[in-house]
Amino acid sequence: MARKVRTSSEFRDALLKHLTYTMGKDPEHAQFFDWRMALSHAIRDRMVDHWVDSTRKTYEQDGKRVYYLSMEFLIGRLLEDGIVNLEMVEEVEDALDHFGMDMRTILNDEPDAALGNGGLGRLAACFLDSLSTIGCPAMGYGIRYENGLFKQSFVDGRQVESPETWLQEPHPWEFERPEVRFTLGFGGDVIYENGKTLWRPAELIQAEAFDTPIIGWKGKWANTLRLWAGRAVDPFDLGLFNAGDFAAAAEHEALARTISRVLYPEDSNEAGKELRLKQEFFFSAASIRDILRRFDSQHDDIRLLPKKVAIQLNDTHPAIAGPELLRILHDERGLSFEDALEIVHGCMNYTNHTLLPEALERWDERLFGRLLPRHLQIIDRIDDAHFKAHPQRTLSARSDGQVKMGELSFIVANRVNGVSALHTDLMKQTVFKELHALHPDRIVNETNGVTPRRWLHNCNPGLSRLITDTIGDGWVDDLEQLEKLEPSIRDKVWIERFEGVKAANKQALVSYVAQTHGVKLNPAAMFDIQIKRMHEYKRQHLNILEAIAHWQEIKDNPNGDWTPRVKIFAGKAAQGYHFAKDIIRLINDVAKLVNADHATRDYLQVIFLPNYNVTLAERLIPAADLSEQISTAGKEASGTGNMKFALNGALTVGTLDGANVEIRERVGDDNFFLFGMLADEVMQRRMMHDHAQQAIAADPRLARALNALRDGTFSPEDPGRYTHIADNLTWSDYFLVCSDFTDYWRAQREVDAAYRNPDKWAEMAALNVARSGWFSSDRTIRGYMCDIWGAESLLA
Ligand code: 8GP
Repeated sequence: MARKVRTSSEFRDALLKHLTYTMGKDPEHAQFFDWRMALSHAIRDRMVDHWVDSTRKTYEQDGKRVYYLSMEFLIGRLLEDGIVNLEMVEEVEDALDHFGMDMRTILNDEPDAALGNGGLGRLAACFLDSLSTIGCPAMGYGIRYENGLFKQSFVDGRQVESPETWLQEPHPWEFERPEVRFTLGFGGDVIYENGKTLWRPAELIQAEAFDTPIIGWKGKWANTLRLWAGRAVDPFDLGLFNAGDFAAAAEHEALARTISRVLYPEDSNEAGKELRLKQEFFFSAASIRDILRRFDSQHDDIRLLPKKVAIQLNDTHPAIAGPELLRILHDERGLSFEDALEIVHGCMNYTNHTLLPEALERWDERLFGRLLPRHLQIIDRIDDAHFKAHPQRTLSARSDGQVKMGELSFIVANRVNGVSALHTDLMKQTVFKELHALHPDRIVNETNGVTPRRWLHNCNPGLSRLITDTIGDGWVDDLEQLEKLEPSIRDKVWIERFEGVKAANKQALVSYVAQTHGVKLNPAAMFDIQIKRMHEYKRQHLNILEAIAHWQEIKDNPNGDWTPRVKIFAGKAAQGYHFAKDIIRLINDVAKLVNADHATRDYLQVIFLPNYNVTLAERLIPAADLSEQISTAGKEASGTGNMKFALNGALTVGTLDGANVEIRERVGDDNFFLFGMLADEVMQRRMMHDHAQQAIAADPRLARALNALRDGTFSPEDPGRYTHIADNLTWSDYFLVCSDFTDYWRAQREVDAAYRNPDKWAEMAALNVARSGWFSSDRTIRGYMCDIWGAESLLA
């Protein structure tokens, strides 16, 4: 697969050809959109050769294939990734320059593909990149949502959601595969015929495949992301149309499309729940059929399946894939239940991403049985078989009137993994305690990672250049080479360059914020950033309370020797999560008051940037000095933002939670600002009924900050607006904001002191970069390949 060297004029021709024949425009009249589409098509063409080669090789070698089933793929923009991975940056710049176009402007025209909510979806996207870079034959399976994660804007500081419409304009990366369609069913009956049990679904729907090539580093390998779209079996009822009922005539199509219309809806009502379960079955069942079809095209003996196929369930959302595969093997292909179960067990693995009880999926068995009657029976048989083998078991997949997807996934899976060392230990001690005792070898740990291509090389070109100048470019797909930077960190000239990169990144962010939001940030201040989904366990309210207390202290002594800070927040709250939305509003209200305060604004600025997404993260992370990773210990399964920040030379202020533990171990205690209770201390503390009141009584700063929430300081027009937040923290405080406040305050003052010594700070930041190489998702994927899948790279 030798890389063909193409001259830039060759690429220029390709670009012009697509502008003319794909977009139907001449350069004179083309808009940015037309140029972006032409460029994307020209880049996609270059991917296809590699893609076809990789697919051919995969068939020839007939090794084990990995299938990553995920309800979410938060991929973000694709054009720059493609250009960089194909090593075409200069060619593209030259070609665009020839037509008087600027590459950056064109790249910025691309909308984010936001087919995910947060961590789990972004992890899936990093994994796709790493699988291709490593050359592991793999396929991602998910849903082609027409509307991805909602757009967030603020009205009077409040979050307002609007639909995300990325597919309204053509998506240049995908190939529609109308010939790859599967008909799937819901509801209906289970019948018994000639000694066989068969499911006769009542409602039918089709899944149609759309493929996106995922090109790895230097174009050596490309895998496929296959997303399913809902289609009607019988799209249009001509009879109804002729009878004049136009709406009813198209109803089938409309109903079928709702299944892939939105990234999962809120599940607070029955209708919503039903749609979500349907989505889960829809994409899982279509993927299983596709996997079997591919397997059958090469093999006659179904017993070989576990040798050729590894299926990874990204959380429990695709858990129904297990019973569905079992149903096909047993009901349709006639294997005994035991043999079918053994095959399924040999193929399936499950990743758990959260211990929060409310996020562990459970379905009412009546709803489940109504939609998937045969699967409910199969789940009972799985339970029976498990009970037969382990009569002492205490947990089952179906109990208390519910179908428990976590237990089901555990019982069916060959390997179950957590996403950081601490999280894996806690899984063993808490949610899966009993099952772990029965299957002590089943749980393994695979600490998360992030792709260094997107999260360092592409998003931080200045740092990338400095690193490559220092140690060569081998680090991009072998990130642990970053340790070779360590000797340079003692070199004054090098450190100055390193500081220069950070200063330039901050300046770029300052310009962006000024342009897009009209706020002028102080580039000399420390950039302190917390970006992630809004959730009480992530404790954005701890951060803002500390900011309030700090502001009060500066006001008391405006001539003090303060370390200037800019506090930056971004993140979306689930539509129905009112408390999280109130925290957003509070932060916006605090920002309004504090930023206008002449006495303090040289020392403290606060800003909440709207519509957090992958692209915004790519702007913020390279500009960060301080990374806020302040979840209640035991609650954040891993975190991956924490890794991105460290890799880009931000210091962390954090608790010993999730992967923070491993980050601190690697970067060194001296280069990490630790605070807060440990996971077991959290559990102890919660048993004290008055933990919050005790903490408030012991810390006058905390008491005063809470008072400011109560007395309407931040909402004079509506003084009671934040009373409930203060009350919640005083009287319940499940996430122990108050109990950790004092130590957080102490850590933040240490941060202030450290920042006042720029050389020392830069050294600590650079050590974070040099020691974060282990957090590459390439390392994580190699771990899955070896410990879970038994898959091998097909790259020589
Ligand atoms: C997240 C975890 O919260 C985060 O700590 C971890 O880094 C990430 O997964 C990747 O492992 N969990 C989720 O995103 C999650 O549970 N999402 C729910 C929508 C199901």
